[in-house]
Amino acid sequence: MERTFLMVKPDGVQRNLVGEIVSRFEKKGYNLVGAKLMTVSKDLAETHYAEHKERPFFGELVDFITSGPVFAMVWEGEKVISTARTMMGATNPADAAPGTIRGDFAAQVAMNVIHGSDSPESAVREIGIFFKEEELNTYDKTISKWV
Ligand code: RTP
Ligand code: MG
Repeated sequence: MERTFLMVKPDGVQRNLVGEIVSRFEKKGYNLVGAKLMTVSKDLAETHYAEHKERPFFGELVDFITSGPVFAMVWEGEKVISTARTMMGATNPADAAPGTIRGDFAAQVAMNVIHGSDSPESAVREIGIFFKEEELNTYDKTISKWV
C-alpha cells in the first residue's frame, strides 16, 4: 500500500480550507495515517524544496511556506501518490482543471493551496523529514462491516 505526503500550505490554512481538503481525500477512500498543524522552519523548508534551490523563485517559496502554519498529512491507499496529484490539479492554478483542488480554490502559482509528493521516492523522503515513525498510524477501516 502506498503512502504520500500532502500539505495544506499557509494560504490554505489562512483561508479555512483544511477541512475541505481533508474531506476530499477522506471521501475518495484514502486512510489518514498522520496529521499535524505546524510552522515550517527555514531549514526544513530548504530541505523540503531542495530540488528548486537554483530556481529564481526559491527564496519566495521558502519565505511563503514558513510564513504561517501548514497542515502536514500522510495519506495511505492504492496509487495514492499519483491520484492525489491528479486531485490537486496543475501546479499553476490557471491551468488546473475545475474539480481539482487548485482548479477550484487557487488563482496564482505562488499560492496554490496544497503540496503533494510527486513520486514514490519523494513520498518516502518527505514523510521522513516531516514525521516521526510514532506519529504515523497504520489501521484498517472497519466500515465495511456496517454497510
Ligand atoms: P508542490 O511541490 O508545492 O506540490 O508543487 P508542484 O510539485 O506542483 O510544483 P513544483 O514544480 O515542485 O514547484 C514547487 C512550488 O513552487 C512554486 N512555484 N512558483 N513563481 C513560479 O514560477 C513558480 N513555479 C513554481 C509553486 O507554488 C509550486 O507549488
Ligand atoms: Mg513539487
